[in-house]
Amino acid sequence: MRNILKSTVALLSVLVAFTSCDTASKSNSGALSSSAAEKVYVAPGEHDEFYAFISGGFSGQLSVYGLPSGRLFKVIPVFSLDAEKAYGYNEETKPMLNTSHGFVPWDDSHHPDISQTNGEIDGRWVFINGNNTPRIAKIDLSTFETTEIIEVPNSAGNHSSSFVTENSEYVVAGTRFSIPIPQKDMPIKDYKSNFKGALSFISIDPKHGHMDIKFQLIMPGFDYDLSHPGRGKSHGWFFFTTYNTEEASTLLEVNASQNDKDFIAAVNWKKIEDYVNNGGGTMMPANYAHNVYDEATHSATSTMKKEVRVVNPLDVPGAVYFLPTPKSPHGCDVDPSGEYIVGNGKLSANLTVHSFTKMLAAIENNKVAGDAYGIPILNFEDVLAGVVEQPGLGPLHTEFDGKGNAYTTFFISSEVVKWKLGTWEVVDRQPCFYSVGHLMIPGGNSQKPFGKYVLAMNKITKDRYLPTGPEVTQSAQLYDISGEKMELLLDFPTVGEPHYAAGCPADLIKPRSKKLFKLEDNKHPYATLNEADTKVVRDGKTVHIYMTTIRSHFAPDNIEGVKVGDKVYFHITNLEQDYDVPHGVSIIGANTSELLIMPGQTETFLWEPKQIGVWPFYCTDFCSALHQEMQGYVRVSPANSNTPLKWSLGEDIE
Ligand code: RUQ
Ligand code: CUA
Repeated sequence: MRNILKSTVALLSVLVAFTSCDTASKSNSGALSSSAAEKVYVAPGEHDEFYAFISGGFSGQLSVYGLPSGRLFKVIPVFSLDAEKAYGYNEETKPMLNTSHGFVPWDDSHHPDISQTNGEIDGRWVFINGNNTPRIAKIDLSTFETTEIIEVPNSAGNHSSSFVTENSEYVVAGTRFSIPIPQKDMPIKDYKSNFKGALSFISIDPKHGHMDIKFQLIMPGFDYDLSHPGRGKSHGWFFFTTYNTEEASTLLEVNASQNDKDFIAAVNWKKIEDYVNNGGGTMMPANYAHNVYDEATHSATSTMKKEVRVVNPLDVPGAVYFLPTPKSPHGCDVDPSGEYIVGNGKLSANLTVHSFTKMLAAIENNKVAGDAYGIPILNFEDVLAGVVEQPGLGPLHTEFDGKGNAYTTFFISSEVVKWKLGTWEVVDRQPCFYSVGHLMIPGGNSQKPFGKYVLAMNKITKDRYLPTGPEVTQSAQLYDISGEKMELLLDFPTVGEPHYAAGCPADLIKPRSKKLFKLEDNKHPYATLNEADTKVVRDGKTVHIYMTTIRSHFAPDNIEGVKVGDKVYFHITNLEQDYDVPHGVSIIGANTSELLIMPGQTETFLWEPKQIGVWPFYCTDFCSALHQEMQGYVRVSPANSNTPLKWSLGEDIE
C-alpha cells in the first residue's frame, strides 16, 4: 500500500510540474506571425470554411464556431436552461428537460458527433451526450435547435458516448460508472461482481433521426470511458475503452491503477442486432424519458418509457471480446480505414495500436488468453498492430487527417504529437497552452477527414488572456496541419469546458439552413395566424392570451380583466415571414425568461401576477426603428373584482 501511495505521489508531482505554465508562457512562440494571421483572417462579410460544434462541458450546451476565424456564432441550448432563447423556460421546451428524476435543467455535455452516410459526415444532425443524468440529445442542423433528448436507463455517467456508426444506424452510449442493475439499496463494498455497466445502442431513424434504445449490453462492472465505431472493414463493430477493471469503489486513483492492462471491449453490434431482431434479449422494466420537439407544433412532448431490451453478452457467443490495453486507457480512436484502434493509456509511456485484421484472425483461430466474467480476452501480442514509443506523457485522444497521420493529445506534457500510422514514428510535436484534452479535425471520426486544421481544446489557460478574476476563460487553439509540420495559428476562448468537438465543411450545412417557419405550416394548438383572430379567453382562474406580433406592435396591446391569482398564458405567434426578424416579449414579474419567437413560430410563457396595477410588456429584441414603440399594458385587478375581460389594439377599452 505504501509503495502504491508513493508512486501516486510521484505521478502527481510530475503532473504538477508539467501543468505549471510559468516557463512555457515565456516562449511566446511567435505564432502570430503575419502569415499565421492571414490564415485565420476571414474578411468582414466573408464566411468561414468550416463549422465547429464544440461541447460546452459543464455549461451543458453546444457552441458553434467558425474555423479558421474562431468566431462564436451561437450557443445551442441542449441540457441547460437558456434565458436568451427561452429554452426550458417557455411552455414549449420545458418537456425537453424532463427525466426520470424530474425536471433536470443542467448537464455536463461532452462529445458531439455529426451524423454520417456511407462513412462520411452528412451534416444533418449533431448528437451530444449528457454525462451526469445520462442522456443523448439530437440537434437538427437545419434549425440549430435541440429537437430530441432520450434518457439512458441502467446507466450513470454517460461518458463513452455519443458516437455515431457510419450510416448513422446507431448512436452509442456507454456508462462510465457501473451500478447495480436494476438499481437497488445495497452495501457499496459489495461492488465487485455485483455492479454492471450498460452499453446502449440507440437506433436512429434514417429519415427523421428519431432515437430509440434498440438494446443495452450488460457488461462487467468496469468503467467504460470512451468509444468509437468501426468503419470500412470494421463497420459492424464498436470499441470501448475500460478502466477500473480492478472493480474498485474507493480511492480509484490508486486502486484502479493496479492492473498493468485494462481492456478495449470490441463489440460486434451487427451480431447482437441480428440476435435481437430474432427475438433475443429480454425486456426489463425501466423508467426513462423520451423528449421530442415537433417542428409543426413548435412544442415538445415528454413520454416516460417503461421497459428496455437488455442483452447478456454471454448469450451471444462471438459478439464481445476484450483486447488487453495498457494502463487505464482513456480515448478509443479508430482510423479512417477502420484497421487501427488506438488505445490512449493515460498512465502508459507508449501508445498502443490494435489491428482489426489481427483481432479477427485471433478470433478465427480461437486464440484466447482467458476470460473476464465469461467474456473472452484475446492475447495482447495477437492483436497488437504497433506501438508509438514514448511519444509524450498522459495521452488522451487521437484524431486522423486522412493522409496517413494521427494526432494525439498529451495532457501532462501538454502537446499535440503527430505520428504515422503503420510506421508508428513520431514526425512532429507542438506545445499546447496548456494541458490539452480533446482535439478535433473536421470529419475526424469518419472515413473522410478534412485534414486542414486541428483544434486543440485545453484545460488550463492562465496568462494566455486578459485576467477575468479567479476563473480564466476556457480556450481552444487552432493549428494548420496542411504541411509536414503543424503550425499554431490562433487562440480563442470557448464556452464552458470544451471536451470533444465535431466539425465539417460549411457547405454541408449552409444550403439546408432554415430561414423561417411557414405560417401555414404552424400547427401549434394556440397559434393565431392573423390579427383578426387574436383574443383573450378566461377559463376559471386561467387566462389564455392569443397574441400576435408584427413590426412594430403586439395584437392586442391593451388587456383588462386579469386578476391577482390568475395563471396567465401568453401564446404569441410571430406573423413575420422574413429571414432574421424574431420578436421578443416579456412582462414585469414573470418568473420565466423572455420569449424569442422566430418568424412563423408560436411560443408561450406563463405569468402569475401577484400585485394589482397596470403592468407593461414589451418586445425584447430590437426589431425595427420603432422597436421601442413595441409595447403594451395589462391591467391587473383584485382577485374579487369584476373588471370585465376586454382587449384592444388601436382604440381605448371602454
Ligand atoms: S473526455 S478531455 Cu469526455 Cu477526454 Cu473530456
Ligand atoms: Cu419587436 Cu422589437
